[in-house]
Amino acid sequence: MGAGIAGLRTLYSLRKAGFDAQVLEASDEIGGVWNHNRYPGARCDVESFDYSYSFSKELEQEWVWSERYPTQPEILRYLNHVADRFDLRRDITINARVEAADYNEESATWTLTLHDGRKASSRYLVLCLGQLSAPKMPNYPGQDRFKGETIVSAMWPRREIDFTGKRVGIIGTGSSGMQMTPVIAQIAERVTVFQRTANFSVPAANAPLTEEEDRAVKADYEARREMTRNSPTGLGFQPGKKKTLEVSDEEREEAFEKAYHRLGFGFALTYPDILLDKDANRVASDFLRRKMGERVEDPEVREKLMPVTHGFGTRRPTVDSGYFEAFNRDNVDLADIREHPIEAFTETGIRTSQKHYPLDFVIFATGFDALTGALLKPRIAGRGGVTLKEKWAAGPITNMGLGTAGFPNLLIVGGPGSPTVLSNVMVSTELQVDWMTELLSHLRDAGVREIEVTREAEAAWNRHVAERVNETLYMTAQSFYNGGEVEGKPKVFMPYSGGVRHYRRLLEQCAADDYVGFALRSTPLATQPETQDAD
Ligand code: N01
Repeated sequence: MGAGIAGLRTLYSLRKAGFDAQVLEASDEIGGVWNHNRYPGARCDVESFDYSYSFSKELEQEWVWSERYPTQPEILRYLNHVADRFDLRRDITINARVEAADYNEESATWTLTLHDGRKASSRYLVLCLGQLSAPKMPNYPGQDRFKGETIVSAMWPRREIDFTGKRVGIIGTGSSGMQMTPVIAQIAERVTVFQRTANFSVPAANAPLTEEEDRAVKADYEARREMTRNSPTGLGFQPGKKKTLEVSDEEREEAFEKAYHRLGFGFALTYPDILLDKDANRVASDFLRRKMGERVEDPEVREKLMPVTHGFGTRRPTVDSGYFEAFNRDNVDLADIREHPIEAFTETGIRTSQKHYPLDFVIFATGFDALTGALLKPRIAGRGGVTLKEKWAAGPITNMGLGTAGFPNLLIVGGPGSPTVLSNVMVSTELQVDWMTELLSHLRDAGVREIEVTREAEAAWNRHVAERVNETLYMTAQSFYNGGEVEGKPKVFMPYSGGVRHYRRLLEQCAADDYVGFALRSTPLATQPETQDAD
């Protein structure tokens, strides 16, 4: 399910391994989030060379990225090119929203029901639904009354939207809001940013890529790939060796400056303890607040833009292009809605507890029901008709993010329990998909018809995920990493914070140990004479 980055890669790999694989995509276009998030200024905050597939040397050599950080249109072009180049479309059905998936215990197969009643069935079901793909919308009083246009950043309309001479309100200051603000500010008559939580950001240092840079990377692309696979984040950066407070103030200032101007997210790895130790984190946060502040002229606005509710990196920071400078323009306002909350939408704008903002457009850049949102949208029913929603009522539980007990022959890419949003998803996706392809090939060769995560393995993995996060500062903030982004969502840390390199080793070890943690059965459990696990 899903023809985004993960779905395309899964289709390619499974087909190559000789499987009959079919992708069902809800939209009328492939590309996943890069199809839906078409807002002005949308771009990736991972470098192009690393935000690309590594499975084909030819593809790697042929494709030429134009900028260090690729824009949404360029990534979407790339994904379409991949689909054409490898003839993937013949096995993709678009306009096919899966509403239900039911496991048949006798035949060990899945039956899928689409939005229009069509059915499909398969031995295995691979969920490639994205980690940040179920958009979330506020519900303010009077929202329906607003006579201007309301747009959700993650469901951006395909038609041209002309902001010339318009008054635009942007709600949300995560990556999406921070990326679109400076771009829309150049066109609109007035932009008002409604900020609930100020966010940390590092400037993108974006630039067009030169032919020399392109040649240099392509001359030894594999070395770069290996570096990403062996890094904690999939970004190719290794953390510095010394700890933050072990060095002199001068040395630290110099190292921070260098990382700040060049590395984007890599800033977090200037020292290995920035996300582990609160004093180290405070020093890094202070540095960033100072740098962010230097970019804003008005002292009052500057103060409001400074993140104070959390430490750097404990919520997802942004890599921005001109966000703070946008507030130096005469046509950009900041509405601090923590201090003066939004009371209601009116026919002509938004009223906060302080004043009324007349608007022609309101943009909800309000984020996603992260990690589990898209997985729990369809009704996925496993053994005994128990749904995934029921099974995960207290929070997701998986073995290495790959599957969950009670849901045989179901595999998940990029889901909770894997490095997912804490990594360059291109790298973690490819690791998972290659591993799954080997797993499925092994099952085919061994005559296995049913595979299922064991209860013991998923309990142990959840403990491991919790132990690893307790070594970090991630739980000191409310974020979409730990269910803080949706009211009523279980407050558990969902991604695996042990790093891409370690996760890769664990995957390899699991395969080497005959897929320990998974029950492999040649006869489905339900049809075995004595219903007991035959691991
Ligand atoms: O969403 P977010 P995003 N009223 O959740 C605010 C990826 N991404 O779409 O923090 C008012 O970060 C919310 O405020 P608060 C990337 O992983 C990648 O921007 O809840 N405000 C917050 O400010 C990124 O991290 C790229 O107080 C409300 C904002 O909306 C992830 O997607 C580009 C509100 C949501 O921020 C999500 O980014 C874009 C309400 N009712 C996105 N509800 C790349 O470059 C929420 N907010 C790859």
